[in-house]
Amino acid sequence: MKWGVITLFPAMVEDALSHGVIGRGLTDGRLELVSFNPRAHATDVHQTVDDRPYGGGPGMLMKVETLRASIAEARQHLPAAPVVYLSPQGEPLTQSLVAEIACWPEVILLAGRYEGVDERVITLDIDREISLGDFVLSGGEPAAIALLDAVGRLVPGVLGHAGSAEADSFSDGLLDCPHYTRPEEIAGQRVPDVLLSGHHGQIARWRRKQALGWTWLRRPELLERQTLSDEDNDLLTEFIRESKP
Ligand code: 4GN
Repeated sequence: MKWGVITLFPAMVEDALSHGVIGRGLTDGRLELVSFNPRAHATDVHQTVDDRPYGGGPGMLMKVETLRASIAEARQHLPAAPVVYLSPQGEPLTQSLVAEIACWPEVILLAGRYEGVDERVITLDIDREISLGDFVLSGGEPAAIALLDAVGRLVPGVLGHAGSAEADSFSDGLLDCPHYTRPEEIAGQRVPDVLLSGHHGQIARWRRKQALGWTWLRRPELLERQTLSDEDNDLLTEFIRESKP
């Protein structure tokens, strides 16, 4: 999958995505990242990339000419790519939207800075506006990095066989179950016996029950969105019964 990122801080995005499985995906060619810097299109001696908002007030906006030239340059390199603007006003990102984007051959992300971009640039040049959640960052780069990380790990071959995207939290709409590694006891806290039993059927059943139970405890609204199988209902009932004093 080919990624374009429009950013005033290309090194921030390139460095962040150069590690771990995403870094490997980029070096082995399953993923491709090209950054586009609006500053490359600045024409004045100060290399200006910001401009003042009509109506006044504090803060600046991204300068329209340099931003639009950078978007046009990105589109030339990635002609099939929808252009996505990351902002708190966007459509909420979910694992299902992540999976949808992972099927696209190309995407261009616009990482905004300052107080944002002129609304007409959004109307004219932006295909989707996406939000990672109800919080504000000083720039869109951390959001772009997070979105590309989530998308990149779903591109075939990027996760080794060690990590399967199907086993993920949220791929089935539930939180993940708890995990344990050595030692068997830490400060009096033991690994649940079933995980030491070698009984794969019982282990799978325990993990499913924990996933259902923790989702019920921490994110009950996720359960209200699904219809559970009779077996899942029995597991959750068991978890709830055992969680009561
Ligand atoms: C995205 C961008 C939060 C998100 C952002 C989010 C940069 N903050 N919740 N900040 O996904 C003004 C310029 C705000 C762009 C934007």
